[in-house]
Formats: sequence, structure tokens, C-alpha cells
Amino acid sequence: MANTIKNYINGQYENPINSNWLDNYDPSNGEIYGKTPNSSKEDVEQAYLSAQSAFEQWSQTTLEERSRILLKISEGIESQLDALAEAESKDNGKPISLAKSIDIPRAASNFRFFANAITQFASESHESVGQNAINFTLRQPIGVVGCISPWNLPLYLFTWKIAPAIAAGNCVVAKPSEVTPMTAYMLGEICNKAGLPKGVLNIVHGLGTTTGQAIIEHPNIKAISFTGGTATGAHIARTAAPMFKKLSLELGGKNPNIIFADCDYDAMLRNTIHSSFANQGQICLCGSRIFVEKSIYEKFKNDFVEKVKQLKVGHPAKADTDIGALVSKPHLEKVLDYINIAKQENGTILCGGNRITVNGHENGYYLEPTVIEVPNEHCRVNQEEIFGPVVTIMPFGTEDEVLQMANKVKYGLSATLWTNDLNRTMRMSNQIQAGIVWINTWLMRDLRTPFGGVKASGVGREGGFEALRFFTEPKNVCIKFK
Ligand code: TXE
Repeated sequence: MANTIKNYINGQYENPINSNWLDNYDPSNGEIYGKTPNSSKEDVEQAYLSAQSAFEQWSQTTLEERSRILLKISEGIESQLDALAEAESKDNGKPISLAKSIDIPRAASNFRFFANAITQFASESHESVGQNAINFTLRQPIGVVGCISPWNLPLYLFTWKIAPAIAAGNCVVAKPSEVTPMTAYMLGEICNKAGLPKGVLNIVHGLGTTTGQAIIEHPNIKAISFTGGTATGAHIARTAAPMFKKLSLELGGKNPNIIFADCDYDAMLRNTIHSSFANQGQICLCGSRIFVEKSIYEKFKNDFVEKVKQLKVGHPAKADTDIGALVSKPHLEKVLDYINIAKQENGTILCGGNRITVNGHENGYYLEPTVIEVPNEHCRVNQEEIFGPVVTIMPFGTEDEVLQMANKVKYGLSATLWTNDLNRTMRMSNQIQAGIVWINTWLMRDLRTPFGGVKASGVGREGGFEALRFFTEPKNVCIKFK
């Protein structure tokens, strides 16, 4: 069958040992278009053994050589921009324009960034003055590490973990989401062409409950970097804790987008469309709770809804599509359930709210972009992560009031503020419970910055030297001299 995905172990493509396969769906038309291994414990063990045997040599490879190989992988991704973007769009349902302009270029940037970062990574030294001693810190690779990624930004998030892990000298057992395995599959060949030694990266495909579970339970996989749902993150933490694994958990969000009357209105409106509906709203950073200062609430509501209605929902491969298909049928059903919950909670659907069909692709998972005016901040659609093209809006009176509402959720990933009052930006940035605060912008990323959340949005930070610190163990060495 065409589009058969295989595991990538020790530099080779392999079928799953138990010949267990999953169907791979095309969200744009609901059809099965390929198959993916549902790898067992035995496959994960093969991947682990391959990583383990590559570790000694890879961890001793010079930084210059590691950096050179990572740059080659980055170039390999860039040289296959069109093919990778096409595959990502088909697998995930996202518009091809987005895959081409954001997802795949960012996957290349991840490798380029960590190729450079590792050459600048330094460790501390402490002179024990008056005691004739000096302390310094070795930052040593951990060994074999596990990287598990989700379906919303498939290659983008997969490489965001793998690149720092191997740059720091580790060997990796990685699992992409079983819902979007295609570009991770293609990465294996790119790594071979770039000269990545066999076994440094091993990619196993399959369900979270089988393949993922085998990775997190493996006694010798010493660190897990995970991005996905909060419930899965809690399960991973419970499983890994008795084995004292190092964990980086990047989980869900329910991020506030707070709009004050003094903001640059046009820039805010443009960006708010984007922060609400980019990637069909399936980004953990989307500003899914919109709070608007009372004095401009009615104007914003009218202007925003009018603009949302203009967004074009269409086949992901079409160049003029703004909103493609949701990733899977169960996910579409989950999002539709939340729209029903909103109605039961006396929310007002200002626009959207329905599944729609796209001509010629009647079984695709398409949903209208949806704006819900909520009666209060406590309702479920304002508290729980929906992760689809659905936002809530409500007015607020004062800065204190909106701060309280913004912080009154279990999540704390990101927040966006629209205001030109510098004092207010400082006051609110200090008090808002989030790992990232954007002022007058959204999802502006500098890969050197710490990335992650607080509360139920996760533990640890990715990005820049934070990622290199996560993927290394610090060791203090103290030298006494005479
Ligand atoms: O994610 P899962 P799901 C949120 C979003 C979404 C919800 C559930 O709200 O609706 O999570 O999505 C692997 N051991 N986010 O169910 O299951 C799984 O195979 C090891 C936010 O699709 O968390 C996949 O590779 N691994 C998020 C990865 O975990 C396991 C992005 C993520 O899947 C596992 C995606 C297990 N027991 C969803 N169970 C974000 N933070 O951006 C699953 N997995």
C-alpha cells in the first residue's frame, strides 16, 4: 500500500515486529490514505538498544561536528520544503500555505538554532575565594532520552525536542503523534543524508497507550520531553516519578487575550483573528478567551464577528484557504460537544457553530470559526481547553477585574495584552499567571527565550539554553589547590 509509514531504527526503515498497523486518515476528506505501525514494547526496545549503542560515540563527537550535522539536517528540511509542506497539510488538515510558511521553515530553524546554540553553551564556575578552591560545572548528556510530540504542529514540535536533545549529545527514542506521523517518517531519510550516525535518532510510531507507554515506562530512558494534553502529562508524571526521570511537560492552555480601549485597534483586530483561529485554533498558545474593555466592547464585537465571517473554510491544499480541516473525527466531535455545552450554559453563538461540507470532500472534518459570547467567566467553555476554532468573548470593567478573571483558570501558558499604557503592561505582566506574556503582539517567537507554562500548562521550559540544560545533567567538580 502506498503511504506505508515505517519505524526508523538504527538508520533503517523497519516494519513493526508484531505487524500491527493503524489506519492513517486524511482529515480533508475523512478517507484512509495510509497505514502506520502500532509499535510494541519490542520495537521500543530495539529503538532503545540502537540509541544506547550509539551513545558512547555520539556523546564524544566534537561540538563542531555535531553542529555541522544539525545544519545539514536543517538544509535537508529546507530542500524538501514543498514535499514536507504537502505531506503535513494532508496529514493534519492545515492549510498548505501555513505548512509552507510556518511549520516546515520552523522545523528547519529548530535544527539551525540548536546547531548554533550548542557551540555557545557554557557552564558556570565558582571560585571559592580564601579557600584555594575552584568549582566548575560539567554539563553532560543524559544518555537515551524520549521525545513525544502531538499532532497540531507535527514536524515543528517534533524537531523542537529532537534538535536540542541530540545537540547536547544524547541519543533519542522519539514518537510523533499517531494521528500525524508522515513528516516524522520523512525526517529519517533526511537525517541519513545529512550523515547523522546510525542510532542517534530512532523514531517509533504508534498509539500513546502502547508505543508511548513503552517509552515512558522504559527503565533506562532517563528523561522525557513531552508536548500534549494535560491529562496525558499527568499520567506521564505519575508513571515517571517512581523512576526519578527528568521531565519536561508542555501541556494545554486556555489563554486570555485582554483588550484595553487604548490599544492600536486595527493591529489588535488583525492579530486577534490570527490568535483565535490560526491552525484551526489548534495551537496551545491561541488566545481562546477574549476579554474586552466595556467602552469598546460593542464595537469590537461587531467588527470581530464581521471579520470572522469572511474567513474562508476550505480544502487545505487550496491556496486561498484560511481555515482547513480539524485533525480528526474524534477531535471534531469534541469541539462540537463544547459548542453544545456553550448553548446549554446560555452562551450566545455570535457566528459559526456548525460543521460544514466542502464541495467534493463531504466527509472532511470542517467546522465554521465560532465566536461565543459568554454570560460569565465561570462557564465550562471559558474554563476548559477546546483546542478548535472557537473563542469566547466577554466585557470587563477594570484592570483588577480582568486580571482576576484571566488568572481564574487551571491553566497558565500564555497571555496577550493589547494596550499602549506602559505602566499597565508592567503591572499586569508581573501579576498574570502565565509562562509567556505578549504585549501588542501574539506568537512572536525568539528561539532563545524560555518557553513553557505554569499550573496545569506544564513543568519546565523549552527553548534556548533552557532546553540544553534540560537535556544535560550538571555535575559539580571542586578542585582544591595549594
Ligand atoms: O493528546 P495526547 P490528544 C490538548 C487538546 C486536545 C487534548 C487531547 O486539548 O484536545 O490535548 O489531545 C502521546 N504515554 N492538546 O489526545 O493524547 C500521543 O500518542 C506516552 C494540547 O491528541 O496528549 C501523542 O504522541 N505517550 C497540546 C502525544 O502523547 C502518550 C497538543 C500527545 O497526545 C500516552 C495536542 C501515554 N500513555 C493536544 N498517551 C499542546 N500542548 O499543544 C498519549 N500519548
